[in-house]
Amino acid sequence: LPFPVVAQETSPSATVGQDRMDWWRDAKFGMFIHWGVYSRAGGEWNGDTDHAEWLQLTAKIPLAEYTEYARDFNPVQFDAERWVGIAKDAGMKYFVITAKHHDGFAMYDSASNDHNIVKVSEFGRDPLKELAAACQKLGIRFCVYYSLGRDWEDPDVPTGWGDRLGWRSNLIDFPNESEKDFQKYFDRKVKPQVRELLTSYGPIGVMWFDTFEQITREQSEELIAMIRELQPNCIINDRVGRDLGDYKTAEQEIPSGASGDPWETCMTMNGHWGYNRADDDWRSTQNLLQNLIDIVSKGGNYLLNVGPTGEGVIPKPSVTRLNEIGDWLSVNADAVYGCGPTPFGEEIGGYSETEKDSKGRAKFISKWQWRATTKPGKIFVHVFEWPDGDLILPKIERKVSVVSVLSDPERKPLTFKQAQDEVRITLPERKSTLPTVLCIETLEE
Ligand code: FUL
Repeated sequence: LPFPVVAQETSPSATVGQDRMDWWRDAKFGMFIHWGVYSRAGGEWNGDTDHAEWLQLTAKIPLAEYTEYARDFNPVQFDAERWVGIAKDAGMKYFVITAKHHDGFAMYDSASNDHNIVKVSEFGRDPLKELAAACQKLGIRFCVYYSLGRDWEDPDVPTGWGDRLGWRSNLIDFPNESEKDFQKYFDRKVKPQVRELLTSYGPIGVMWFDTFEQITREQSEELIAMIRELQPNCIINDRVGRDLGDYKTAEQEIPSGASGDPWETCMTMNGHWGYNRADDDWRSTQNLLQNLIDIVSKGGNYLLNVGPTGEGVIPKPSVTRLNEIGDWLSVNADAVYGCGPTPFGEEIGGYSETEKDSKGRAKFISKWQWRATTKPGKIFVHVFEWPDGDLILPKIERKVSVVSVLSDPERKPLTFKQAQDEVRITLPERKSTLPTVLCIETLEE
């Protein structure tokens, strides 16, 4: 869901809006988890290996059969503290788990609807209870994803909606769509379940809604009012519908300019949200880190996804990458958390809406091979690619007093030259393929 982002002058920690956004603006980095009955299949059904969290629809599995399949869901290796620990060690500050995806199957003990892990599956435990407790213990914000407009269990949700939008044709038959009554589903399932989530799992950092095409403005507003009443500090994403909510979301892409309004990009580490055994097209640690920095330099947050297996294990390639990001962040934290966006305020690059890479994905176009973030009196320049010769930055308004490499324990000053319209910095020898952060200290005029 692309959205226009306007480049603008932004001071560090320019907090517009409510206090409830404060922690989220400083947090920058969160873990998204797509996990459900579908994870068991590892993306494979009848020899076709490209399924994931949409399994029920894409493999055309009738509800009764899917429910049978859910009975044997038994993720015996699930360990809430391990999952949250992986997020924490990666430097992530919040944790968003699929409480109910489009299959309509609640991954928690729902009192209002029996199509849930505790009532149906052999596992018999409530993973959300355990995860909420682990988050409390390890000091990470617990947040939940809830599929609002798609639910393949409820008889009153028109399922062919996506078809009508034209992005999935002839996938499955949708009989009697016109007789369905979304309001009935909204009253019977959505409202009670959202209430359960907000009353039984402690503080919810973000209610991360998804799919809102069929929601009316009244329904969105009613939901928001209920959340505000139950947990006034809970943040709501824009997929609550009708341009409401506290922040904007982008999916699998990064907008090209900086924005002072809160926004978040959610992204997969390979090509799927839910676990897909056959997908080994992993983004590199370097790419993931550059995305994080790019996003922070534009004033946004990065919600990075993992798809645990049906046994309850976060795949090894994800863990390796997250560990490496965590190592980098433990040294460079100052240049990420609590930072404001780039002071250079221009179009600095992003995913193109028209150009595609060799795999058909939106192509990343970059104007500069570095990104900048800010704190009062400091500009952090994250160098992605080493230039031939000096690094040349555009004009810096304030007088630069000292430049050093943030990860250098001695913080040895680098040679630089500040002219009227540029700053030239002599870089030291390159030590890593991961971004190197320069800390530019500036003086009050
Ligand atoms: C989309 C969903 O359809 C995907 O399955 C995934 O959850 C993504 C984050 O949002 O709208």
